[in-house]
Amino acid sequence: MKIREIHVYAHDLLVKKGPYVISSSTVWALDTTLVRIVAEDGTEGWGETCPVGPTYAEAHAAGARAALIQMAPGLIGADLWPVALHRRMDGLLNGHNYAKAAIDIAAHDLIGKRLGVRVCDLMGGGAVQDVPTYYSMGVGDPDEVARIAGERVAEGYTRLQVKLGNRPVETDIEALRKVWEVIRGTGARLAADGNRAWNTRDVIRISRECPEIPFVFEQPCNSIEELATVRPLVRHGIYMDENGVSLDTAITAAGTRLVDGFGMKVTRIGGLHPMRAFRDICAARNLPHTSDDAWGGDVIAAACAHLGATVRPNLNEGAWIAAPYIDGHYDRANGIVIRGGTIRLPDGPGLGVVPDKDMFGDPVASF
Ligand code: 0XW
Ligand code: MG
Repeated sequence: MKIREIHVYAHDLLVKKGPYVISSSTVWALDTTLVRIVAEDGTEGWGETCPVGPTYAEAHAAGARAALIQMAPGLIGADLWPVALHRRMDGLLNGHNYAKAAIDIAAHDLIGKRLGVRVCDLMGGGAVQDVPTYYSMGVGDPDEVARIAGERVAEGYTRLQVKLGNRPVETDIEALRKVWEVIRGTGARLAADGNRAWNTRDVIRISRECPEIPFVFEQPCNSIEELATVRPLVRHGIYMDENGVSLDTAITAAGTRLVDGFGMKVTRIGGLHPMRAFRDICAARNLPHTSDDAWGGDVIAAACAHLGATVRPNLNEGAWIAAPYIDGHYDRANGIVIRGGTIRLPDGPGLGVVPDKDMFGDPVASF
């Protein structure tokens, strides 16, 4: 199975009832990049990558497209099987995992469609039909965030993430306490996501002032060194998110017990092929993790859901998708939705979604 054509599209996703606020960005609309690969026999596969603005990760939308345009001519005629494909991409461009991920996802979709196999089965199988997810509450007024937390738990979500940081630490502590008052006793789990905003002093203080709240810190500080500093000084578990930029970093973090788990992004680590290895490393080290992405429509949501369906249930922190914050779908019949706090895995081959390419207009580049 070889690549005959690559088409790159740009598309804006408006944030429903925006903005979505996290400590590192405030976003009203996201500029997503889609890739359509056509194989020699005419089978098509779709990939997507959508940084949540230019300040969340070392990634931005124009950068994704530039990297794809850099690689695409050298990928025509390339083998679609993931080991060969990643070797070829690495020979064309150093780094830029988030762009390579779009090609990787499209290749998995295409192989699945060609063979009549779902991507979750290409990922090793053992998939559940109802994929756990979690709800992410943007940085906001503590009472309002607590109200949303109550609503989401009533809808069926069993895990919540509260975004914090970039404001007085007292307000973050108040938000954590108010959310906990509402969800205590429901069984819902809680992540406190600083998105790199806090310094080590803040993290130690939050942990010491909230000893009774069983949250995990998610990417509290900016650097791996800061995570290592707070690790022995806090009572709460620590998950790595933004610092987990590659399989190499994740292996070191898991192997040295630097963290208790991960908020992992399919595109940040380079796509479904490295994500599969990451999942298996976490299983070997008994480390919980998510199977998310930063943002994106049905294509990225389907990729997260297929991978998330295969995570060992007791380690599964859910596949976060942007669907609750977006109106409409690329695939009107089989778009990825959340009902009762879980994602229903699509049945069709590949990713199980077929985007309507007319939604995206002319490609920004075709090869
Ligand atoms: C909640 N997310 C998965 C979506 C936002 O883009 C940020 C991200 C995170 O956990 O950092
Ligand atoms: Mg996070």
